[in-house]
Amino acid sequence: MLIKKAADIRPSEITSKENYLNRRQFMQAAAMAGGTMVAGEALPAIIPDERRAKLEGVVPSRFSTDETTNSYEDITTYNNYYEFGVRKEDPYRNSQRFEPRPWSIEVSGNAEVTGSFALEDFVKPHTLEERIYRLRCVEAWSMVIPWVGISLADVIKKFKPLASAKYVVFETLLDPDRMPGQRSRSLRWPYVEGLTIAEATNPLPILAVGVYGEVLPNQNGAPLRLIVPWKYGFKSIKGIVRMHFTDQQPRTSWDLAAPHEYGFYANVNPKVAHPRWSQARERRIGAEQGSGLQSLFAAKKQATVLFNGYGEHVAHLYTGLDLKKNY
Ligand SMILES: Nc1nc2c(c(=O)[nH]1)N[C@H]1C(S)=C(S)[C@@H](COP(=O)(O)O)O[C@H]1N2
Ligand SMILES: [Mo]
Repeated sequence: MLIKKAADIRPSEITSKENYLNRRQFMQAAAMAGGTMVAGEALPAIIPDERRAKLEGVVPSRFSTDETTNSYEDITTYNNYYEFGVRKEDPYRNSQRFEPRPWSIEVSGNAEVTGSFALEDFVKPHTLEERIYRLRCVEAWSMVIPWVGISLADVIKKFKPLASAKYVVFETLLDPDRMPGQRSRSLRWPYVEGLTIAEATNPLPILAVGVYGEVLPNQNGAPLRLIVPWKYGFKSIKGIVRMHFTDQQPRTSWDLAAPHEYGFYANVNPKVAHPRWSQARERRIGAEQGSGLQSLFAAKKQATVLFNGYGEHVAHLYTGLDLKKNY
């Protein structure tokens, strides 16, 4: 389908507000019905600078789960972000003064288009989608989070990776003055993560810029972080400043820290135990809230699902791969 870019549209074609609203409703309906997304060219993704600013032009996604979402408080106060400390409450406490602007992303390696891009230019060509995804941490807890983001596959297309680009590697900002956790050697800095090109161009991963319809809070990885819903949470790297195309499988931060515990693939897998604990069950954060008997039962763990429940979309990526060896 040919889609007009904003610059190609003559003033005579600019429609009334009423038509515009109808068009938006149509696009939202199309998105919910799993139709082709046509919003991208019409609604450039603008990421406001102010904290908790509302994101405009967000369309729903057919990939969203309908499970109950965690509260904004759960999502923003119980975090893993070692750049701001190793305890769950540290990222919330220690990231408040962090300024995620100005921000740029460097694209490098085996691609036709490379260079340094201001955050605004990097996200602008894309559609903002709400994707309600389960996040399953390797520490055996989980949450359901209404992310707002742009399709990683669409982003990658823009940079035209070469045939030799077998992997995409992501890096977090390295700045111990602004990220106090980097003054400790809890991990090797900068934080590094990666995906195969097939994983990265699957429709599921997004680069998130928001949560609950608002700009991403610092503790969740502002201004730009990856979300890979079928993998353990540590793959979803925060505070991204670099995207690199390469033919080499990268050593990732957790793999470097504990190679026997964390592998490159990190697919959620109830049958492959972490060396120090089982992955068969998980605790939904916040589920213990409530009262009396109900909360007693709710606090029980639930079964973990292979690929975090996203198998229909991603299982084909791993045919022939021994998931016990390639954890
Ligand atoms: N740069 C960076 N990204 C990171 C981490 C980190 O320590 N540093 N922790 C990861 C882990 S272990 C998890 S579970 C998720 C948590 O994301 P959330 O705090 O937004 O829920 O972020 C991941 N991304
Ligand atoms: Mo995690």
